[in-house]
Amino acid sequence: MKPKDTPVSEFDWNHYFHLETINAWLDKIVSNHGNILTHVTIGKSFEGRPIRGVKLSAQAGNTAIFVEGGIHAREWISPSTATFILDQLLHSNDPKVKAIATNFDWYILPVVNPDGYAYTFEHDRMWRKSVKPNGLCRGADLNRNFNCHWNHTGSSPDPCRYDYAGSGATSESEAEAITKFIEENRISSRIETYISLHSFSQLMMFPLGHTARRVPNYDDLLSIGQKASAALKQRYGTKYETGSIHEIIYPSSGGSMDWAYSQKSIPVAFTLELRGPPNSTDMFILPAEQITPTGWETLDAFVALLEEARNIGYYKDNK
Ligand code: 0X9
Ligand code: ZN
Repeated sequence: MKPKDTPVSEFDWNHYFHLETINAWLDKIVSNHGNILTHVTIGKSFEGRPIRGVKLSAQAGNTAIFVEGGIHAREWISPSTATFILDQLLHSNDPKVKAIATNFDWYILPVVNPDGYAYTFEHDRMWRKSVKPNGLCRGADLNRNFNCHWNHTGSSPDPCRYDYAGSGATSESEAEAITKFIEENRISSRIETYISLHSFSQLMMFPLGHTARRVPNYDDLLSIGQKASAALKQRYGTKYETGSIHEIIYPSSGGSMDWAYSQKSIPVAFTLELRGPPNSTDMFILPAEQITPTGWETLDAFVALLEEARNIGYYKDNK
């Protein structure tokens, strides 16, 4: 990991970076690509940090993809992969990558839990939640705080637990900012795809988390997930499993993707658990040498995911 005062010219995908450097990199790419990139700030964290990202729009008439990174603070590969993909969308010469960069609008927010991310650099590398104090403990699991079967299953009412759901649905300003942004832009920007990046376990998961009941487009999402996993595996042999949250990881409720899918009718919704493997003993500590390979294989997965979704009939009215 690079020190906090690292100049933005040293930003790369061979190291992990402080929030300040990621933000400086966002500033840099927006100033270099002002014709297609704009800053997006959806709100402020509990400690007052802006929740930042960019919108990439290369042509009018696209449907949009929302990519949420870093909702869990310690999963550092998530923001790194979000910035890797964003960089490729801007600079790749691969025709398939250029096609998804042009034919979709992208909202990419690498660090939606900026307080938690900073906390993992300054206090506790294994911190997961936001940081707002609740009695003797602090922080809520932002991926349990959304208003979709809030606090029903696989989440805790105890503020000291890692999966604390918060004092109420959308009680945390970070979840509120995402909620508000999607509510305001879902229709006008035609956000048809929601991708949430986590680690670890190498899973490509789709709704729902709180029930084993299959969603109406289960077969579509399974097929999309399988195509995306197969594409991902081709590059380095990395194995992913696909299925609903409930069936392949564990029951949970109040997740952002489930909220986006069921409350805002975003039909193509995935949560990726990136590297390492399910039996990893390093868990959330992924060696920095793996940032770039993780980026490449995840980009392959994105290409295949969008291709298959389009083949099945989503994004029909796209250009
Ligand atoms: O528990 C989580 O939030 C995710 N796993 S992680 O190890 N990255 O914390 C699983 C996703 C659950 N998601 C939803 N219910 N949407
Ligand atoms: Zn996570």
